[in-house]
Amino acid sequence: MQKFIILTVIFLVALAVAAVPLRPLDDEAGHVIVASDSLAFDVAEIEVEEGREVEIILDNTHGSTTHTFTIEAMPVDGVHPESDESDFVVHIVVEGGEETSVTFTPTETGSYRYFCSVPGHADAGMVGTLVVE
Ligand SMILES: [Cu+2]
Repeated sequence: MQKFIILTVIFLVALAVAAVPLRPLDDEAGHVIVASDSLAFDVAEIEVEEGREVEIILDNTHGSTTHTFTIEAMPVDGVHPESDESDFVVHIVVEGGEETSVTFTPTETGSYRYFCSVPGHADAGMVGTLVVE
């Protein structure tokens, strides 16, 4: 009987964990980009849908260097947080050991370059393409 109760509790805990995703890793609208101290993003291309809000999570939890996720020009609505750099429509900064995110809705199909705006980082390879379909 005790074994049955323990198994039931384990089953219910597993159900609860499965029902509450920590972040939308596998959801089409959520994309995780890992930045590394070797000046690289782990993702070179992200596909998103025109008119659908997207969340970009910039993961620098294993790094010690500051990075950014930046898009210079792209037709977009509702950028949160808003870019604090007038030259960029999307711009978030993540310190080493941290993770941050931005949400926005692309409003026109096309391919748009994203990059790290820390001097030298884009030239070293911290670039990618956001494809809006
Ligand atoms: Cu960088």
